[in-house]
Amino acid sequence: MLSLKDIQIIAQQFLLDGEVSSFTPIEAGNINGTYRLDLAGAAPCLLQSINTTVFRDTETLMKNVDAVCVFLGNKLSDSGGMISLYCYPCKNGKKHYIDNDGLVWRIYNYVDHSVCYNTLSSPELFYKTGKAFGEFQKLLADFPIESLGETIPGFHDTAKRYRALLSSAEKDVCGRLETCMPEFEFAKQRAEDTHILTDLLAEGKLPLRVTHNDTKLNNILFDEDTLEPKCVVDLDTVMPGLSLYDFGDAIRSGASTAEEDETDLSKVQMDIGLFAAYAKGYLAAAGDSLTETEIRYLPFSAKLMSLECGIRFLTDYLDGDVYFKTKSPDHNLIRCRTQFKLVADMEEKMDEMKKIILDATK
Ligand code: GN1
Ligand code: MG
Repeated sequence: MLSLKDIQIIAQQFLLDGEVSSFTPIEAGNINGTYRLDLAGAAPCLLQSINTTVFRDTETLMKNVDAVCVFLGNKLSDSGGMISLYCYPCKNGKKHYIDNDGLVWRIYNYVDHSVCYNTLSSPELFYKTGKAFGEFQKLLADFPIESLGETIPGFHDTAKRYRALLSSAEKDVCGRLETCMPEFEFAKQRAEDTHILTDLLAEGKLPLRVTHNDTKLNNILFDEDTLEPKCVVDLDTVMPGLSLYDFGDAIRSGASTAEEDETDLSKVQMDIGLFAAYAKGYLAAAGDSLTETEIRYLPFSAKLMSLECGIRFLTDYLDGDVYFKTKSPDHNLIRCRTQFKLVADMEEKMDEMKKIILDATK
C-alpha cells in the first residue's frame, strides 16, 4: 500500500501545477494501478503505474500513447465535444518515470465530472458510444501508422491466443485442466474461427488501421451531466490493427447484459437491441471509411472477440493467474464462462446480427 509520502515523491518527478494533497486508488481495469491525485490549488490528475509484465516495452508504449494523445488533442481541441487525454511531462524530458524499484509511472489529466459503465441498458447511450468509437477510428485515419510500435505483438491474433491456450493446457502447471474441460472443449470446437480475420489481413483483404484494441465499454468516459461521450481512455494498446477488433470488443463488453465476472450465466446474453444501437452509431460515424469486407465481418468480429477474450481468461486460469488481476482462484474461469456464453448466444443470433448490419448500410 502506497503512502501519501510515496505518491508525493513520484509526483515530484513530473511537472505538475501543484503539490499532491491527497490521493484515491481507483479500482478499475484488469492491468494497471491507478490513482486520482488531488493537488493544492490545481486540477486533479491521474497517476498510473504501468504493468511491466504485460507491457514489456514501456518506452515504445509511452511514445505510442503520447503521439496519439497529441494527435487527437490537436484535432479535438476546438470541437467542444470530446476531449483527449494528455501526458504530463516528466523532469527527465520523457512522459514516464521509472522509480528505484523499476516501476514505471505516468500522469494523465483527470477527466472530471465523468462516469463510466461496465454494463449498459440504454440503447441511446450505446448508440452514442458507437458513434464515439467510430469517430475515434476516423480521427486516427490519417495518423502516421508506420510510426506506431507494436507494443504487444499479435495482441488480437486470435489463432496465436488459441495456440497459447493449447500450450498452457499441455503444461497444466497448476493441475487445473480437469476443472475446466467443458470450457477447453468449447474453445477447441471453434479453432477454425480463430484465424479467419488474420488470414484476410495476410491476404490483403482487410486494411491495417490505427486501432484502440481495448474498446471495452468502461474505456469510454461519459459526461456526468449530459451523458455525452467525453473521452476515450486506456490508450496503452493503440497499435496497428483491424477496425473489426475495436468493433467486436465493444460489442463483447457493451452489449452484454451482465458483468464480465457474473457467476449466474442465465443473466449473460448479448442484447440484440444494444448490438443494433452500437452498430448504427458506429456506421453513422465511420461507415463511409470502411471497406465492404470490414462491414461484412462486423457480426463475426463480435463473436471472435468474445471467443478470444474467453480463451485469454482460460489460458490465464491454467497458467495460475499471472496476467489478469484476480479476486479469487476461479475468477478467470468465471470470466471465461461469461465470454463463452456470449459466443454461444451470438452464434444463435448471428443471422439477426447480419440482417441488422445489412439494413443499416442500405
Ligand atoms: C484488460 O485493463 P482493462 O480492463 O482495460 C485487457 C483487455 C481485455 C480486458 C478484459 C492490455 O483491459 O485486452 O479485453 O482486460 N488489456 C490488456 O476485461 O491485456
Ligand atoms: Mg481499461
